[in-house]
Amino acid sequence: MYIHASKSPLSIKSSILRATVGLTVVWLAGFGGIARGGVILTDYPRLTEHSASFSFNLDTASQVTLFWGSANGGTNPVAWQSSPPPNSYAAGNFTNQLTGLDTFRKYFFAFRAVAGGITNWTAPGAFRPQVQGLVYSTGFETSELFPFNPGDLNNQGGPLPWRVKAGSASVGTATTAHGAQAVQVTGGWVDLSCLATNPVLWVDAFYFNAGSTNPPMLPTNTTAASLFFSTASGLLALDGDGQGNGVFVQVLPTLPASRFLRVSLRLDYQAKHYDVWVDGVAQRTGLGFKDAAATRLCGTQIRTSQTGYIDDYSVSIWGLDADTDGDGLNDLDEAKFYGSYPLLADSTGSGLTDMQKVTAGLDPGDATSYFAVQMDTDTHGTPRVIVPTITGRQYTLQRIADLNGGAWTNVPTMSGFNGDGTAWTFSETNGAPASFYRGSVTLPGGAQTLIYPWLTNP
Ligand SMILES: [Ca+2]
Ligand SMILES: [Ca+2]
Repeated sequence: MYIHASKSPLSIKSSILRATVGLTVVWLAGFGGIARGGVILTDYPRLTEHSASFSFNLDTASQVTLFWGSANGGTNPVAWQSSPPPNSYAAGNFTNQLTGLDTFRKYFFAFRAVAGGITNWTAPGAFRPQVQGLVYSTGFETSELFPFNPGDLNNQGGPLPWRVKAGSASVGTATTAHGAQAVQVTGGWVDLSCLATNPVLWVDAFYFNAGSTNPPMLPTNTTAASLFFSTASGLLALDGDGQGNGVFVQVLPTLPASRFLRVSLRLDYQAKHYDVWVDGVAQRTGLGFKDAAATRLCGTQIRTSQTGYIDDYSVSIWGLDADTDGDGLNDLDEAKFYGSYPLLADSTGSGLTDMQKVTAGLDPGDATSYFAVQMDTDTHGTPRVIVPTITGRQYTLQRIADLNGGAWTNVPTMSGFNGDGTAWTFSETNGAPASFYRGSVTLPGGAQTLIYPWLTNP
């Protein structure tokens, strides 16, 4: 956690976001260190395409076992796919590494520590081996590996904790960009400590803020980039001279009154330039750093004098400006939102591209998320096609009698129907010729249609 020399919080009348550098990072002693006699994870799993490394702390000498596998075994040792022999550790900080893993396959893990006849398990976690371009990401949700709970933001979401330096900021459900929770800042100053040394980084987040009536002001500390939300001038960004000064230039003429704004900064620590993207579109490029001495990311400060909201904050090497695997989804959104891998067009080997799965409302990071249309017969012996649906997608069932000739035709009663999350059933009439069936899934508005081979009539 870094500490800034700051003005009195009551004197701050701006809404400002900064990517800052050059400050000291220390871990919070209180992070996770509540229970005794167990493994305390002190970092997210550090990943490569074939390995995962875990950092943990023990407050007492223990026999430690890292259980892992494709299924979550909970606290049942024999339910885990892999149960290597335990290692003896003294109290202190350690790392444990798994190697030879499959790229982007989902693995579960849990640590068991035995000391003095007492057994402690960590809550199970999950990871996918991959190039770890997502340095840090949070949606402020309770479902995260290091969860955010409703209430005071202070020190939540470790091991890269947030801190409320002034005013009030809490995690709540009142207004969110995505998911169930976001941060509400009620006139205050929020810091995130996040150290990253990558030469190019994307700092991406969603902000809901009416802006300040004051003119923008220069950050007082060593700073790469600075944004200012202004009621009169819209969204401004500092075009710095590298010497501690600069001028604010307009990015957007007005701020939206009733929704979150996605603002993404592409920070180039070698060129000392940054770009500002708004709602996924590049709006300003080649802005100068305020301070050329900014050589790495140390964190973000967000100050506001009104009530505002922050959601879906991330620091990543993956950007909005590339689709490296060519599957139609940009690298950043794949890593941050879709749970798919930016370097694999078909992340889970499902046979569909990640984009196709997103279009169909499926989870591209989940190998089991797939159309599994059933075909059976009802109590009268009539064949039925059962179609699972997802709300927000439109479905059409088609049939053909002979795959070697003729044309696919829509099943009249199953043409263009709106999914509702339930499984829809189509029953063939008695005596109908044997047919083959397939379906199409369409995005709202018909923006994109995918044809899926579903099942054939047996
Ligand atoms: Ca992609
Ligand atoms: Ca992909």
